[in-house]
This record gives sequence, structure tokens and C-alpha cells, in this order.
Amino acid sequence: GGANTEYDLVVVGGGSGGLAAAKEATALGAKVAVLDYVTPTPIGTKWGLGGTCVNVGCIPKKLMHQAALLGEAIHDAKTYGWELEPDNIHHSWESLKDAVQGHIKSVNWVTRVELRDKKVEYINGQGKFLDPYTITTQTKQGERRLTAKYFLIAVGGRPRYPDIPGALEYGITSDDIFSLSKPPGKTVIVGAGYIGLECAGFLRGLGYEATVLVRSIPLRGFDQQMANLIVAEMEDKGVKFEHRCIPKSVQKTDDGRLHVVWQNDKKEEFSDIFDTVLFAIGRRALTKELDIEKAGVEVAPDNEKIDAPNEQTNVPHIFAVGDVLYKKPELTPVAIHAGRLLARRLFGGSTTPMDYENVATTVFTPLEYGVVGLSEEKAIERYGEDNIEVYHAYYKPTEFFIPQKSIVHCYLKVVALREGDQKVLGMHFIGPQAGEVIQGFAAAMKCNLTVTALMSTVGIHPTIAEEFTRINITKRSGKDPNPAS
Ligand code: FAD
Ligand code: NA7
Repeated sequence: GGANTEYDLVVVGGGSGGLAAAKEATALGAKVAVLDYVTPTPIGTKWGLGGTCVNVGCIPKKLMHQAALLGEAIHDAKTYGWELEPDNIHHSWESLKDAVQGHIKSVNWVTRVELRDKKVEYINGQGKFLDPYTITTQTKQGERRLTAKYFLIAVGGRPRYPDIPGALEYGITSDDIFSLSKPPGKTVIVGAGYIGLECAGFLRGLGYEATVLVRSIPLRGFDQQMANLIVAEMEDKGVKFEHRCIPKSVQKTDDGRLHVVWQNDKKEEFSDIFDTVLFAIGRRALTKELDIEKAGVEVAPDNEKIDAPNEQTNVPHIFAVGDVLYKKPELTPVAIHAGRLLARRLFGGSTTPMDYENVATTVFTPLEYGVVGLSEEKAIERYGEDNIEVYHAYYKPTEFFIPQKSIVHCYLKVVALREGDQKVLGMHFIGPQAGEVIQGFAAAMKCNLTVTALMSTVGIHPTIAEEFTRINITKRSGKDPNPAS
């Protein structure tokens, strides 16, 4: 195979990674087709072109987080002299949901127009491999077979469900929450990864009772000191946490609510009634649905993801980017960057590989957590405790004083090598706008930021980001990291 193919590149999956690669390849003169197809969720939710981030991920998540923050801001506003009357302020889930979905529809539309303008052929159909050089898909016009020189697997992932009675019938996931027609009400969130915590955070912020079932530890893979501060802050804001618990069953009650039974690690059983059960127990890659074995592409035995060094699978003309990759960060900018660089290597004569190190990210919990680089645990594991210096500080955001907002979890730390100018290995920040704070420091770390350079940087006053330029207390010193006054 390989000769006389119809396309230069066929991309399976029109999400962050697939679309970025397709647009770049087309700009470089390649003939490209993109297939995108969304299988409805068990309760029937479906959406348009653009993948997870736009439809059921980053974008609706950030908008609902913002809605929750505004609720807080209303209370702060009073202390700043805003007279809000009448005093009983309500939130309409329906209005929020409609506004969020309206924005998503407009992005779906713009994406479609952009593909047309850029001459990327878009096919609304589910792609399946017939053989290593052919993808087949059912469209409204009938079956189509597409042959290509190169293929890109960018199918992403979908939420997993636990194998317990009632999960599929009565549970929902992040694929459903952002378009839920009824207010979610009292909600149990199963899973304490970043998606679970973010959903619990904005639901509580919008006024709903929220309980999180944590199987082992919160935010596994993240710095655990920071993760525990995030959880403590959420508890202060009224989110309940049930530690070392897993769900056992979900049943419908006579009045249409949900009876949930869970169990702790001592096998003790507990139960409560909820309106919504939201599973956030991780995501599985959509490789099986692609009949990937017919192409000869190997997947990891533990999670069906694709181990593809330099985005190339074991079948040399088949590539993969995004969430489908084994042990790579599941983040939109990672998928986009890798897709674009791959297109340049395939069609633009580039040799630049994707760098997956030191990718910054933010957990959008009520107090946000922004991070770039290594956790304290990882740094110690990699370099040894004696070779690491950790600077830390609690700080007081100026704008927190008047409303007397809690500052007890406003904390940051810098993990660095101990020798010489102390190369920075990781930066961690809990507070408002954590993503905005961390992004610039991520660029500084790309330029080999040191603690010496950080300390000689003049801050912007009064900001919270300037706290990074004021660090001077090491954990090793044992000095109090609380601000003087
Ligand atoms: P996707 O965007 O998932 O796109 C894959 C597309 O392929 C989908 O449209 C899928 O339906 C389609 N498809 C699958 N199989 C086939 C097939 N066989 N044929 C045709 N089409 C197919 N990342 C961030 O950077 N920041 C965040 O704040 C953030 N928040 C998130 C919040 C939530 C709730 C979730 C779920 C994710 C979040 N992410 C966030 C992660 C981000 O959405 C993903 O990393 C990103 O979308 C991955 O892009 P992708 O191209 O790999 O796959
Ligand atoms: P994560 O980060 O994989 O988190 C999943 C969470 O769900 C985590 O707290 C798990 O606990 C928990 N979990 C997993 N399976 C179960 C079952 N069966 N019962 C109860 N709890 C469970 O997924 P997210 O959806 O938050 O994020 C998706 C991806 O984005 C993630 O893979 C990251 O790479 C980035 P555990 O710690 O395993 O005990």
C-alpha cells in the first residue's frame, strides 16, 4: 500500500490535536480530511465539532467556574460599598447552562467556517480502520473509504464509568453536566482528580451541596502538600469529602432521587440521597472503536492508549497526538502544539520534536492551583532531599482584606536545586488567577530560571504574582512562612 492514495493525511478526531494538525498540514500544501464523530453519552448528550475542550471540557468548565467566582464576588462587593437590594440573590442554572451552550454553539460554527476557509475537508462520521492504508466511515451519503499516505489518530478519550449497579442508568459525567437541563441539586462527585474537584468546586459555588468520594488521595500525580491545601479550602467552602471511599450502587428512589451506597477501606457502608451522581473517575482512550488492530497499531495493555515516541506509532505512517497518547499530559495546548509540530515535520521539512517537559497547568478549584515543573515529591525522588531547596510563603492578597476573605490557604512554593544559582525545578501557586500567575513563570523556566534570577526580579505591586519575587524562606530553615503582618 501507500501509493496512489487519495489524501496526504487523514485525521481521525476533530478535537484540539486533530484540528491543529489538519490546519497546519493544509497550510503547508497537503490534501487533508478530518473525521469527527461524537457517540452520545448513556443519557443521550451529544455535541458538535471541536472535541472535548470546546464542548465538554476546558471551555464550559472555565465558564461555570467563573459563574461560581462571581457569586463570591457579589458578597465581596457589598463590603466594597456596593449596595445590592433586595438582598436575596438567586442563581439560575438554566440561564447559565443556556449561556454556556450558546457560546459553545458559536465556537462549533466558527470552527466549521474556519475549516472551510482553510480548505480542510471535514467529514462528520466515525472512522474505523479497514487496513493500514484505509479508513472507512458511514456518512449520511453512505459508506466512504479514505486512503492516505499518513494517518493521524487524535480520537481523545471519554469518561469511564465504574462497574456498579445503577452507574450507567443514573450516573452522569463531565460529558453531561455542562448541558444538564435541570439544576443538578445535591450532588455526589465520585473521583478526586482535577475534573472531580473542579466540578465539586463550581457546583458548591453555585449553591449546590457537593460531596466528593475520594478513593485514595486527592489529585494523585500533583504535589500533595498543594493538593491537601486545595481540599482544605474546599472543605472551608462547604464541600464534603468522604475519604478512602468507593461507590457500591446507585438506585432510584420512589420520589425520583438517587440513593447512593458507598464503602470505606474498612468495608463499612454508608449511604445518602442525592439528586445527581457525577462520575469523574478518569478517562479511557477511544482506540478500540477505531478498529485499531486492523491497522496493526499497538496499544498499551493497561489503558488502551498509544505509546508513540515522537508521535509515531509502531506502524510508521500512522501517528497519534493528544489525550490518546500513553503517559503524556492530557491538556489542550499539549495536543495542539504536538499536532502542529507533527504537521510541520511531515509536510514542512521541520525536525522540531514536541517537548512534553515542564508543561504548566492549572486546577480551577475555588482557590485555583497553578503549577509548572516538578512536585516537591518528584524533585526529591529525582535529585535527593539534600540536593533540593524549597522556598515557601503564605501571602495575603490585598483585595482579600476588606471582605475579610480567608487567606489561610494562599500559599506558594518554589522547588529548586540547592547548588549554585539554584535552578528552579517547580513553581506552585494557590490563589486567585493562578493560571495567569503561572503562565509567565513557565516561560521563564523554559529559559532556565534560577532562584537568584527570581530574587533579583522587581515585582509589580500590589499583585499576587509578585510574591514569587519575594520568596526568601526555605523549608530547611524551619522559619515561619507566614507573612509578618
Ligand atoms: P479531543 O478534544 O477529545 O477530540 C477527539 C475528537 O475525536 C472528539 O470530538 C471525538 O468525539 C472524536 N472521535 C473519537 N473517535 C472518533 C472516530 N473513530 N472517528 C471520528 N471521530 C472520533 N485541558 C486543558 O488544557 N485545560 C483545561 O482547563 C481542561 N479542562 C478540562 C475539563 C474537562 C471536564 C475535561 C473532560 C477535559 C479538560 N481538559 C483541559 C483536557 C482537554 O479537553 C483535552 O486534553 C483535549 O481536548 C484533548 O484533545 P484531543 O485532540 O486529544 O481529543
Ligand atoms: P484522574 O486524574 O485519573 O482521576 C480519577 C479519580 O477518580 C482519581 O481520584 C481516582 O482515584 C478516582 N477513581 C478512579 N477509579 C475509581 C473508582 N472505580 N471508584 C472511585 N474512584 C475512582 O482523572 P480526571 O478525570 O480527573 O482527569 C482526566 C485526565 O486528565 C487525567 O488522566 C490526567 O492525566 C489529566 P485514585 O487516585 O486512582 O485512587
